[in-house]
Amino acid sequence: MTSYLEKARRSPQVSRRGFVKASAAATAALAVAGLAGCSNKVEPVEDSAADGVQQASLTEGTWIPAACWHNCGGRCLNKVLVKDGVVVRQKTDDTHEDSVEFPQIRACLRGRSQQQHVFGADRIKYPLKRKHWEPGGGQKELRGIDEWERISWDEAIGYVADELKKVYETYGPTGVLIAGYGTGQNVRLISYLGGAVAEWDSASHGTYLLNVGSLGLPHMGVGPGAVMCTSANDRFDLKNSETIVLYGCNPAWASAGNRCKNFLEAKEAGTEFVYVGPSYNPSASLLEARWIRVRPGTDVSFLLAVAYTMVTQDDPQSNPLVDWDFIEKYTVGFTADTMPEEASLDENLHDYLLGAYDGVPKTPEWASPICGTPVEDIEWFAQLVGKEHKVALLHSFAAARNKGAEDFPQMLMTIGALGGHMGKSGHACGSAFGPTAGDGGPSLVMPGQAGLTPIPNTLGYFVAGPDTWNAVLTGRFFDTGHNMMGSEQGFPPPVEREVDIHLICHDDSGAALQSRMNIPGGIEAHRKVDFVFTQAYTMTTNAKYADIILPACTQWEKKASYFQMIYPGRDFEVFPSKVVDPLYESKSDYDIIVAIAERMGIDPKAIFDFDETQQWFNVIVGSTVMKEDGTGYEPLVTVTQDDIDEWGVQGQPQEGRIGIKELLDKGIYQVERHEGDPYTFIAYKSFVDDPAANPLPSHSGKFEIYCQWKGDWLAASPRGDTPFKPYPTYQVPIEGYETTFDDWDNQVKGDYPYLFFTPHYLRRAHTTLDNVPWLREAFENPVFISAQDAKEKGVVTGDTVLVQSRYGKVLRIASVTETLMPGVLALPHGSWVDIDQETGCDKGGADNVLCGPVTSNSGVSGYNNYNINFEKYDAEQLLPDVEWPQRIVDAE
Ligand SMILES: Nc1nc2c(c(=O)[nH]1)N[C@H]1C(S)=C(S)[C@@H](COP(=O)(O)OP(=O)(O)OC[C@H]3O[C@@H](n4cnc5c(=O)[nH]c(N)nc54)[C@H](O)[C@@H]3O)O[C@H]1N2
Ligand SMILES: Nc1nc2c(c(=O)[nH]1)N[C@H]1C(S)=C(S)[C@@H](COP(=O)(O)OP(=O)(O)OC[C@H]3O[C@@H](n4cnc5c(=O)[nH]c(N)nc54)[C@H](O)[C@@H]3O)O[C@H]1N2
Ligand code: SF4
Ligand SMILES: [Mo]
Repeated sequence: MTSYLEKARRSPQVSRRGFVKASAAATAALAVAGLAGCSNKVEPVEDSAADGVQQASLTEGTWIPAACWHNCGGRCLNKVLVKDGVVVRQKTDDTHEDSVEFPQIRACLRGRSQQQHVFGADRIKYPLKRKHWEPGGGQKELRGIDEWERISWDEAIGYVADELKKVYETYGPTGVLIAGYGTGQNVRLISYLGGAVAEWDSASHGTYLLNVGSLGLPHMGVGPGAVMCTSANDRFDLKNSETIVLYGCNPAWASAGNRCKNFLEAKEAGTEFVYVGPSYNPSASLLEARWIRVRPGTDVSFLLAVAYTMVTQDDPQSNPLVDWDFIEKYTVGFTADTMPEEASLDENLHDYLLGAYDGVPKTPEWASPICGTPVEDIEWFAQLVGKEHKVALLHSFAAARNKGAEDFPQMLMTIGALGGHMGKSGHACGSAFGPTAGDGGPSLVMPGQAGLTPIPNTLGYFVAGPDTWNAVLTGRFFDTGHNMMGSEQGFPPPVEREVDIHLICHDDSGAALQSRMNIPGGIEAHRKVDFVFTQAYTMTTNAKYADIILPACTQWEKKASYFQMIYPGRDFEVFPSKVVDPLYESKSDYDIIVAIAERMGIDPKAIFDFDETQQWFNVIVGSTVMKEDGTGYEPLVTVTQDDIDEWGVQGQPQEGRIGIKELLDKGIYQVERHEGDPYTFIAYKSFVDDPAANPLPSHSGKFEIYCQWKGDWLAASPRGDTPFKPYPTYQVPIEGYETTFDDWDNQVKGDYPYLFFTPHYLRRAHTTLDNVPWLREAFENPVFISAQDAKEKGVVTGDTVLVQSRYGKVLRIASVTETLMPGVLALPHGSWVDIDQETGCDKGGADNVLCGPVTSNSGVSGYNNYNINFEKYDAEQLLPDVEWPQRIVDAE
């Protein structure tokens, strides 16, 4: 196998120089002229013909569609050229000409650097055991800093099987934590064994995970079968808006590939852009948006003042701002006249705005000191979103990922309703999250399901992400059920649970010790238990703090890539193929789990009814495509008996649009769109056309500006005691802007006088790909500081700074910018933690070292409004992390 790798490294891959050059060009083009390389010509995408490599050798071989399976908001087409079993080149979508109707699904630079991920020198090559681990835990305090020993698969599987057996026999399922979102495959084994304490986390959606169906909003989720982002119109409608408000969205980073093109097309057609948030981010810059500054976590105060202004300045003749017909017909609870029957409180938002209950009118002058938005900007925004303007209010979930943001979804919906911006072309108030990037509507191509029999986790103990590590450390947590989006059944009465966790099994699709808040507590929790095991490709943080690491192969090495079928874009679905055999001694997750089951004396069929090939086949043949008249779905793939025989699987021949071989050769199926075609989607149109026949999912069937369920549920929460009401109100968050002050009334700042947020970063998909040297070189990993704050602290770009919160401290190199509100710093999400044992300081700059285990009533992971302080750090100058040694384990 080593010789394979040597061969691969000698091969004319994308050169480092070529890659970095391409990334610099792409970034520049993004900022100046639009997305890089969006010409209409089909040209083979020459990632690099640089460094004198002969063209001929770059075109021989077979192009294979290769998975890009990360949780990044994209699913782009990547292809690799395989010659003599070695990947020699990579390219992206050149299956057809690029056009507005039929855009190429082009990869970003992360996708194009994938070969360094798969063939990296830092792959875990064989099973590893922590040197000072022994049954019972050994020297537990050495987790994360111990040496590694190479062991055989037989030993590794034996240790895992024995420890699982012992812990289940001694402590039962409450002795086990399955850390992660529960989407991995080893969850099936754990569930079979009796289940385990499992996590849920509001992660992506923030407070939009709070049963927004009760407000009248659709399910905001993603994934197979989910109706994706149906709260906003489809991409052809973007240009019908006079103005698009990007509310805390950053598609240029977070909807990578070339999805930002949707917005550029609208801009070219004359639509104006406004950006609302704490940073003038690359999307705002690309779209030349007007910047409305709002401090992280203070959006409800801003929007209350917008609503106040709309109501108080509304004049049906001279300045019609509020669409009273819309309010009356399609909403409940804005005024005393429109209260829902079930209302238990004789209060409404309209009168709250005017100060009827607390004596405080929610004027722009009231809001401005909280949200930091100039009064004239609040007033301007209120005019902009008035009923006479064609406005699309498009949000991601960043503003909802805050402590105390429970009322944000309802408040933004209220602004949309006041302006009457739902159900009409050119108007919208909904999500433009991740892959949607302004292309709302049900998916046109849907992947099938693997078809495995579900194995429920019968223990039924669910811990919220912010509480996870404390549950391990204290043995107690509040269980409020698995907060299922859009389902009231997902919120049973809270129960306080007692657990005694002795084993942590990392879900094989998550990076829990990095992505969950409170990494310092997570490390302590890992050092408390008897046994930690994980599957991993590289020395991730989960792996670093484990006792046994089982080397998993990547999706390029798997027979089947069905696990990557999440986040489908609207028009297409990608179907990758296996590229090479598993590298070194790595195995697929499926094979690993089967081996553990067998060692435990369990028939693997009890865990997986059938093998990976059958699962992948089921996904492919179960895929559906929207019928050409837009009335439901039909099978996508034609399957013959010959195909079934060739695959060696169970199945039935069927008629679809494309043969299975042709589909897999292409690697993608995409629906060509045309203006006005039957796939045209205007969110809420059927409801607005006939509300009685097409009610919303709320109790009243309308948008609930007063929602009794919401008020009751938040009031019953054992997690926070913030007095949220059924209608949106401004509440001081448990940690947020106000807590940067020691004395708010006299505006005296405290020990942590700055706010910080954690943007999803272009260099990586959360933590994934953060180890890739090309990406480290192309995108540095600084802490962004506003010019004014930096000046006050005597910090310049390139200085090493110490950033501290109440929960932890990190070092980073400063990048000083004019694009942040003063008082707000930005630390990119997902950097690999690297604790300095002497100082306890994280040199890696991991966001969740600073984000502590704090949550508000809904249990939200409120990443974006923590308090920090920072200072120039003179004890040490950090090197750019591209110059750090890779985490290569050589335990031969
Ligand atoms: N502070 C802060 N924290 C955040 C956020 C934030 O904004 N700020 N964002 C949150 C959000 S929105 C999200 S979605 C989460 C993401 O949190 P995670 O999903 O935990 O993060 P990823 O880095 O995507 O982790 C995926 C891991 O699974 C591995 N993996 C992927 N596929 C496979 C596979 O098939 N087999 C095996 N064995 N391993 C696999 C990858 O290598 C990687 O280590 O982070 C959350 N955490
Ligand atoms: N490159 C890359 N792309 C990704 C990911 C990744 O890790 N890397 N992760 C994917 C996933 S799982 C997710 S959930 C999405 C996340 O996608 P987003 O939620 O859109 O991403 P963020 O970068 O967290 O936030 C976007 C912008 O919101 C603004 N913002 C932050 N806090 C607030 C606030 O309190 N109020 C307001 N008004 N604005 C605020 C900031 O200016 C920031 O630039 O990205 C997806 N795409
Ligand atoms: S956006 Fe995501 S799926 Fe697309 S190429 Fe980049 S990393 Fe891969
Ligand atoms: Mo996410």
